Amino acid sequence: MEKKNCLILALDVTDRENALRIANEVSEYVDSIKVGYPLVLGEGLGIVKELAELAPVIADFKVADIPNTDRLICEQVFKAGADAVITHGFTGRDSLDSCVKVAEEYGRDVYVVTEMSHPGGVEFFRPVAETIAQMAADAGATGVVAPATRPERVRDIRKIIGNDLHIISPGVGAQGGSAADVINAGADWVIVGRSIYNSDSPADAAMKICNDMKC
Ligand code: O7E
Repeated sequence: MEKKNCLILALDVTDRENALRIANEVSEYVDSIKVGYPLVLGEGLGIVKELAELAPVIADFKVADIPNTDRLICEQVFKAGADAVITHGFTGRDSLDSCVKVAEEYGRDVYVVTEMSHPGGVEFFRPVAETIAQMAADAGATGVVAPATRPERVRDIRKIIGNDLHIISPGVGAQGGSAADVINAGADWVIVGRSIYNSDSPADAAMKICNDMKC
């Protein structure tokens, strides 16, 4: 993904009409659109192709299965037109390797979740976040997902992965994180959902976040 605005839209609406309206309104401010279960379960995987005409799509399925099932999921996601997939790392190196292999075959990207941004994200992820980050680097992933609600953890994870991997960071706005703080801590992109798609003017909200980050 090309870095222009350091902003990824989390498009967690459930209907096609709203999804396309919001994506059109904000496309000039976002480098990518993250699509996950809410929209794909609401409208089907075909929505990925429609959105990919506006911006590269990150398929957030937090893939977490055995290597063979992960391979099948990643193949479907890339065939549908997604530019990147998000996987979990706790399933182990062989599962992650399977996703990275498919991504390489298709020339696409893989991002691995390290520690999640919500309060419960510390319960199980905290003790293993650094290990997962190291595994993502060793496996040749494109980058990792780290919490904008805890910029200090983004700093810790940056130290582990160095500058070769990207950090994409959710938790800005509705979850309390600051876009500027987490970019300063070492994130490459922030992922923002509700603060943009629930706004009366999604374009103005996205523009304001871009201005705050001065990325
Ligand atoms: O809080 P919002 O509305 O700005 O949305 C944040 C989005 O990021 C939403 O799609 C949520 O599912 C996702 N997310 C987190 O909020 N926290 C995490 O730790 C991880 C994710 C996520 O998307 O993981 C893959 C990038």
